[in-house]
Parts: sequence; structure tokens; C-alpha cells
Amino acid sequence: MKYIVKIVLLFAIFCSATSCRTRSEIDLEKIELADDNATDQAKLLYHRLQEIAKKGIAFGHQDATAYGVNWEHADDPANLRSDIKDVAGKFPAVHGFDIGHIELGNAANLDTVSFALMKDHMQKMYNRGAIITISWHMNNPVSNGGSWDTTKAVPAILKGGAEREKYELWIQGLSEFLNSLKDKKGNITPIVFRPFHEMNGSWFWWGGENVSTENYKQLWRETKELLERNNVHSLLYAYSPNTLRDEQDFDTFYPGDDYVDILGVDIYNHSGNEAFTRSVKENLQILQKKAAINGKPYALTESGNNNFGEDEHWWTQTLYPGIKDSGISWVLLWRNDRPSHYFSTYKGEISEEDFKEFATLEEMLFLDEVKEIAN
Ligand code: BMA
Repeated sequence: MKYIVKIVLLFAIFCSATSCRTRSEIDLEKIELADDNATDQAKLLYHRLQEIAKKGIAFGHQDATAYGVNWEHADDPANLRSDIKDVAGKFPAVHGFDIGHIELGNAANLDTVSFALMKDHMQKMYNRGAIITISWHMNNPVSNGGSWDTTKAVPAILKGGAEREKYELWIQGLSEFLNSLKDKKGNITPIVFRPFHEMNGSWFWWGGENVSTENYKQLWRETKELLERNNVHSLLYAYSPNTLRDEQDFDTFYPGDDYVDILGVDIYNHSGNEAFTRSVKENLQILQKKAAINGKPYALTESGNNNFGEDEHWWTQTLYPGIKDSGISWVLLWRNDRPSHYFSTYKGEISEEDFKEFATLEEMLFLDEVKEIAN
């Protein structure tokens, strides 16, 4: 007889002086992911994301603990800092990291975050109940330029292509990194993996006019196959185009339900706040409709205020009206690098007070709230 893995979750509910408990069971066998051999931890993460969406929206920040505006992580393992925590007194629930330049075998990513530090923070935050997500600003494998170097490259790394061997080595390096991430019980840390993002725009070598839609889909599928061949089974695969014009814009590059676990979209306020709120609402409705077909979680996988230092009430008057009641599992704000390039808030920043108010909204969930959800 097949061994059925069951994980028992205990939710403690304190009724009176004596505590009472309810039990709820999830049958992990019933959770079907893109990776047929996904780990139990990856399945649990998927389940958590579904449960989180029933309770609210997890707040996420890119490179939250690695650095912020005017500071860099001082390597004090006991004391992780975050601009969000400095302002609101709580850590983000979702922590995003970018592994761009891991393919070069470098010690640090394209934004000078060392991979050793990244690994440490990913593990620490996961152990504290956070969700970890990875994006990949991968170099152009043909020209060796950055992600924004649009020299034609995708056909060269597909099966039979001139740079295939190199690409396989890149994936091998990534696989070693992913399989080295361990949680406190020694299991491999599950990750929301969001490769080849914003593919409906033409600014990256893997997107828009720089690739055929068939080649893009093939790249996605072959990448997943290579990761699995390298024994990576800890991933949830997230597909995230840039702001959608319409529903069809979502479908154009979509590799298929069997290859994707989470639906996402990246939206910034390049066209002003009103247009932003409207497109967030409309785009999330598109995701909601697509996700409803098989119950996949969906998220605003990147967002942020481009009007650095201008919008005092951006959080409660621009972002929140867009995401409110949208059913997303999380929203991730892009990185806080410097006063002319930050997408969230920090101490002394113009929207600081508004962020505090936003952070107290019942729907917005931070680390301590999310760690209680199906964890
Ligand atoms: C971009 C910018 C870049 C950065 C890249 C990867 O959107 O923030 O400065 O290098 O993301 O993090």
C-alpha cells in the first residue's frame, strides 16, 4: 500500500483558563505541483499561500534584511535589520532575493549582496515563518552582458543550441545553491521561484521582441526539467508578466498550467497613481479569474512607488485601494537601495507615517501574523 504522508497541523485556541485545541489535517498527496516530485515542504508552502489569501495579504520586501536606504547589513547574526521593521516595528512576511550573477560563480549578486549572506538570511527568515521568493536577473548567455542586454540568446540555450552546455552549468550551479538551503530540521528550504519575469516587455533578453513565444515557453519547460534533473524539488514556479494590457497578454507567454504553480504580475506606478491603482485592480482580477480554474495562489509579485519622495499617502491611498479584497497571497515591494532608487519606505521618508497606518490594516499581514498560518 502506498504510504500516505499526512501532516497534522495543530492550531492552539485558548478558550478559557484551560487551553483547548482543534486539529486540522492536510493530505499532502492531494496537492499537485508543477514538479511531480515536489518535497512535502514545497507542498506545505503552497498550502500556506492558499491559506494566507483567505486571511489577508502578506507584505513582502525585496532584500529586506540585506540592506536599506543608508545602511547595509552589518553581519550581526543575532540582529537582522529591515527598513520596514524600523518604520512599522515588524518584519515583512515575504522576503525576496535576486540571484543574478550566481550563474557567473560570483560571491555576490548583481546588487553586491553576497550569496553567503543571502543564504543565511533566507534560512533564518524561513525558520521564523517567512515566505522566501527568488527572482533571477540572469546575464545574457550569448553576449555575457546583463539581463538588459537584448542580444538574441534564447535559441542558443535551448536543447541543441550553441550555448546549451554553458546554460546547463548555470543551472547546475543554481541547483547546488538551492539544495544547500536547509531549514532548522535539515530539510531543504522551499522557495517561490520566479524566473524570466516581465517577459511581455522587451527590456530583458528573454522577453518581448527578443524571443518567440514558443521559445520562451520552451525555455521555461527545459529550465524546470534541468532543475529536476539536478534534484531540485523544493520550488514553486511563479509566472509573472509585467502590467497586463488584457487577459490575452497574460496567455501569450504562459508555459501552461502543468509548469506553473503561482500566477503573478509586476506593476509599478510609471503612469501615475490613478492609473496604477486602476491597473492593479484590473490586473489582479485577471489573475483571480485565471487562478480560479485550478485554485492556484496568485500575487502582486513586484510593485513599488517610482515617485521617489513625492507621495505622502501612497500606501493607504494608492496601493491599498488597488490590492484590497483582491485575493492575492502577497504583495512584494521592490528594493530600498538609495534615496533616488527605493520602492518602499524607510525612517525619515515622506510616506513613513502613512506606512505605519497601512501596516496596521487588518488585511495586511506581517511576519508574526503569517508564521501562525498553516505553519
Ligand atoms: C532592478 C533595479 C536594479 C537592480 C535589479 C535587480 O529593477 O532595482 O538596480 O539591479 O532590479 O535587483
